[in-house]
Amino acid sequence: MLVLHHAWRSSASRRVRLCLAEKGLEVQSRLVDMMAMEHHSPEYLKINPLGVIPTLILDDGRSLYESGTICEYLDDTYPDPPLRPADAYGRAVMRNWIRYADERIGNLIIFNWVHSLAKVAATWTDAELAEKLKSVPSRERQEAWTRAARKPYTDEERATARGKLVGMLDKMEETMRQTTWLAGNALSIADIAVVPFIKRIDEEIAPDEMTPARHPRVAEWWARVQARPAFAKARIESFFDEVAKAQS
Ligand SMILES: N[C@@H](CCC(=O)N[C@@H](CS)C(=O)NCC(=O)O)C(=O)O
Repeated sequence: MLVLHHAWRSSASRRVRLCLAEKGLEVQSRLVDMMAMEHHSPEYLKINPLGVIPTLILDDGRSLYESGTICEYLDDTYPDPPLRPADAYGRAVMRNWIRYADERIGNLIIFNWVHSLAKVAATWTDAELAEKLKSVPSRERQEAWTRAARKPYTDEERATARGKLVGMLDKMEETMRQTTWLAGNALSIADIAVVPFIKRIDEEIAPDEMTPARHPRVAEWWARVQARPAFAKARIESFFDEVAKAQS
């Protein structure tokens, strides 16, 4: 059986859970406690050297990381129902959407970590922080953890990040003037890639931009996405409820 190392409120994990749910696939769930930095433990780094979640363990024990790549793997391996356009151009468009969303994860982190991970990181002494940073594989995430622990993002930085995320809505709106979904006229991994972003934009970051008056096609797309049975199955629930559960 497939095994998924993930967390309920992790955006990249949410993508993979949604893809699995659309495919009707069952997985064994292994929750990773990010507040305890489990994803930087030597055992976890063996299955995902990037030290991030999610990681999918295949039936034969091999591991796979990078949520976009995992979704493509799942579509290759379990083609029904298809989650990629049938034509090469459509698939290229889909990959550009995944890349576009991946490039914006740093903007999302600014809004996500402040509710939980940053609160924990702020309690670490300098020596503890230095020790923890040694196990964070990427420079970019070392910087993110250092910011979380010592230098909260300023209002100006938050406004810039918000603007980048609202830019995603503008791009989606423009795209859906031509097509029903982001990479053609069927739901694909492109749509799945942006779902966790839209969830956070809608619930906290810029709900005013999600109205039919501001982004009518996005609002209608979001209603369609949330009405799919897979959305509930993937448990893409309130970020704040998940934070509260993790802290209780
Ligand atoms: N590009 C990666 C990003 C994964 C990622 O950033 N995961 C976050 C949770 S959504 C994480 O593990 N953050 C903890 C950290 O950076 O220490 C993917 O799509 O799988």
